Amino acid sequence: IDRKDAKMVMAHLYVAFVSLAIGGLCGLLQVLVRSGKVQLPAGISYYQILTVHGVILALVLTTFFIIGFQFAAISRTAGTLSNGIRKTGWAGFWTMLIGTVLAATMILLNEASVLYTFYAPLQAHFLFYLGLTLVVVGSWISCAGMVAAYVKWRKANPGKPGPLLTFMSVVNAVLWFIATLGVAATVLFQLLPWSMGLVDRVNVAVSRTLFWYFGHPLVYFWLLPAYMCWYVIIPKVIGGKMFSDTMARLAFILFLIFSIPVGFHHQLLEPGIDPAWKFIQVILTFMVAIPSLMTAFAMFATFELYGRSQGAKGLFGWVKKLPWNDARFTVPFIGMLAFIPGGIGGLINASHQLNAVIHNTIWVTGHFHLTIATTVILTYFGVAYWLVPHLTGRVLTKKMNRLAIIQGVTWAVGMTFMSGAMHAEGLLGGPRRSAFSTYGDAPQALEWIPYQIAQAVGGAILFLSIILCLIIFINLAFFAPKGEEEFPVSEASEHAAQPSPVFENWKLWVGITAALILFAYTIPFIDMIQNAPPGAKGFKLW
Ligand code: HAS
Repeated sequence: IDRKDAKMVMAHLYVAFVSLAIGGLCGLLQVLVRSGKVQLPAGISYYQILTVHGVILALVLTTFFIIGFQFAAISRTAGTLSNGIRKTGWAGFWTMLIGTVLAATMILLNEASVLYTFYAPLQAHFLFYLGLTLVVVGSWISCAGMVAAYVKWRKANPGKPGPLLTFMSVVNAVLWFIATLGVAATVLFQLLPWSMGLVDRVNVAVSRTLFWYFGHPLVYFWLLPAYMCWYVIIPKVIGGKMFSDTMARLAFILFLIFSIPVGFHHQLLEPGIDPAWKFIQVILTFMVAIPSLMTAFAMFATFELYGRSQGAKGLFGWVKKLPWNDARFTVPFIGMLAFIPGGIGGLINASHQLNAVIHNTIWVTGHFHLTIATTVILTYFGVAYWLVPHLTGRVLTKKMNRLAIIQGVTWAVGMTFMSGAMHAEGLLGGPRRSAFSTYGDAPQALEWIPYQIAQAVGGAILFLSIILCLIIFINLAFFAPKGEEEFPVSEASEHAAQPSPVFENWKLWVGITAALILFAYTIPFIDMIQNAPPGAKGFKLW
């Protein structure tokens, strides 16, 4: 892609990989503390480290990577960004960066140890919320730039379907606009006035609900760029073709529609929400699993069609034909494999009765380390291994390719220990978000300790894998030999139909999304405001 676009994208990737270094170190400290063998020095609290880990990895790394990657995808498939759009990208970048620095400073000063799910009643310094507001506003500026690039392309190419990667980026940007309205509302109307001392109470149920209105689609905002890689990039990397462009577009539209009205599955055990509405949102949660099942189908189809085109025989002969020694394939593939148990775990979590068993246990931490911290992040790493040299005019050498495969494999080993032990400890009732404690040598708590040691072993292996990843990143950004690395984009298989123009009927999709959100949330919100405890009554959200 164009040099100027590449520079803007690289700026995002630098922030993402610095975040990986800081957040990864905090993760290592956490598992060590939880093993009971290590104590944090200088009065640093466990929750401070936990907040840095969650905010910097789950919110900062992801957002910077996604925005950078999506700009790259648009520049590659819809053409070089115009000066205006590139400037919008830079404006978004700097706004997000200033916000990140502000929020991070408050966390480091121990003024914002409120975890990455920063809803009430935990309270942070108002500058932390202001920082996060800037991150969100910056991301809006950038997403507006992406939509503008798409609109420009459509005007220049009337009647043609938008290029698939651009279309996918726009779906994710629209999803982000709608989802962040919830977090913006709780921050602007509740958390900021409350932390500035303008009001003394806020309605906690409303704060949590607005957060989870945002918090669940947030996970799909992370996932969709990984799916962009799986649908469009991986087929080209393996030497095959995309199974179906139409199916990919349909899956993305289904994510837009179903990923928002499902936040109650994080609140199944909370009071103040009528069980009927919880039930409705559980059904909608199962609907949002469908596009992932479609994606699994599409991936198997892509692999099998390619393998058979290379003469593979028997039911699984195609597995042998896949390019296992190419990190651009193998690293994201490990991510795909992890999504099989990760997705099954999600369906368990979403099943109302089973949620009672796992909620607030460290099982949930195990679940999201398989999903975001393996499926998604290994796909991002797999992308970075060709995107960074593509942007810096260098190449991924054989040596770095081998190191990248080792990085993916060590991640899989570390995560098997860590996430496996988290799942097992969760079923024994081990709490999440808790520093080491034997709870007065309670027998149940003593049972958890071996699993916590296993988590520390896994966490240490993961930290090694992060170091490998950083070495590769630095090599690709500054030291790898000059050359041209491909930005792989696949064509659709010749058997696939042309995508229908209906996918680009944005009024229809945004309209259905809005209708579903209003259906799923209006009455529960009215209930929460009407039934607010004394002092938090009436229209006032606080
Ligand atoms: Fe989740 C909690 C339900 C997916 C992340 N989730 C979390 C939290 C995070 C998170 C961060 O219902 C914690 C929030 C907090 O701090 O409290 N989750 C689901 C469901 C799905 C799901 C139903 N989660 C994700 C993804 C995440 C993520 C994706 C990040 C990216 N989750 C929950 C629930 C909770 C929850 C409850 C709350 C728990 C509680 O009580 O607190 C679904 O989207 C999953 C659908 C996925 C599938 C899998 C499809 C498989 C594929 C791989 C194919 C493999 C191939 C390779 C092709 C159905 C696509 C094979 C090839 C060979 C050759 C073998």
